[in-house]
Amino acid sequence: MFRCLRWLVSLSLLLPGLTAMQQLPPGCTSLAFDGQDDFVLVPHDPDLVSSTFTVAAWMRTTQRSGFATIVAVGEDSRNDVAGWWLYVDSAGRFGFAYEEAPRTLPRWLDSGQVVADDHWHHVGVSGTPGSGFALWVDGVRAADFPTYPPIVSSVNQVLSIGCMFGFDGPAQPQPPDHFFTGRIDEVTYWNRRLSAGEFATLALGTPPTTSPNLVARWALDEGQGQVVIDSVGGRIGQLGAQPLVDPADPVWRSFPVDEPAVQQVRPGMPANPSALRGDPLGGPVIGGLWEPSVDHSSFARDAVGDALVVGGAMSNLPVPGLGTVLVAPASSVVLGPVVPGVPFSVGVPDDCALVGAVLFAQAAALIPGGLALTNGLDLRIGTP
Ligand SMILES: [Ca+2]
Ligand SMILES: [Ca+2]
Ligand SMILES: [Ca+2]
Repeated sequence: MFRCLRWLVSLSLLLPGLTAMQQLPPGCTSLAFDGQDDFVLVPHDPDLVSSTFTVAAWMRTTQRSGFATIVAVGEDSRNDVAGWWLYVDSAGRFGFAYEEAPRTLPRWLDSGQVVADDHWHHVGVSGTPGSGFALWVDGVRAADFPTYPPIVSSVNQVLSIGCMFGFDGPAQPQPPDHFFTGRIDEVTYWNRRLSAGEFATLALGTPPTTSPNLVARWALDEGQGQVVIDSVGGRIGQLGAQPLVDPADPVWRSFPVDEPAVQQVRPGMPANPSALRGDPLGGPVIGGLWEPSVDHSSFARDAVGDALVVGGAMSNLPVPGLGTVLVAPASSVVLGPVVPGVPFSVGVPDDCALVGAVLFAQAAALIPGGLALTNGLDLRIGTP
């Protein structure tokens, strides 16, 4: 119990240094859209049509047909002007469209970046009058359109996720169209431009909870039910066409299905004895116990104790007389010691932010007069 408590504290200290095999949105759940009729609808709010703005979202799709809407404020039912539209085009590239005046053709801004590869991507657009637009993919500035005029702020269309309302002008009623196939998460809106550093941080999966000028954020972490709530402004979005369950509801999905736990042996160069044995029940999972042990049958038979080192960065540093250090000391915490041969009992916090994170572990046997190092284990935290 004491060791578990100690681990909980230590792991939270490690969090800033964690790396992920594939970047994921923060939080536990996202919404899956069927590409047929699914959408989320948020009532119109003029604060979501600012001429100086950033809008961003996480998305994952394989769709390469039509113009798959990630999030949009479509064409106005009153003055025939479209707001803004983030989409994936028929070549699988991320793009942005808008109109700057009534009865003009939309302006199509192509990021040039293919995102329809069944991996999560963070996409965003910033705009400012006089400075045009910048498109961002995975924290990198993908395209600039500095001479383009700004969007029109007087648009009164709803905000929609997973489809477009008002693609064809002001006639009413207008059915939703340009549906998205795949998953969407973390739809977020600011009334300022974000810096390169801010986009890079967001693309690492960092939640933007304290970001200045954040106007709206749908984290889509409700995980169930018919509404999604903007944690900044309280704007409530509805799943599908009806307040109750209906065919246009997207489906709640959790990340665990994509993120199995992994424990992978790394012997180092030169190789240490392969003595740190992973948990026979599997790799570390959120909310669970991970119980590796040191096998002394051919290694440090006279050990008087074992210690486990866990870190957020790997190492491969030969140390004469000791072995190869496989976890970067600066990123590490030491857990234990335990009686030789007794499994370490490591409690993993029930925190979805940990899913997909990669840790590095190595054990040391405490022998009379010193230490003996084991192999490393590279760990990806998954879910039960
Ligand atoms: Ca989410
Ligand atoms: Ca519904
Ligand atoms: Ca449907």
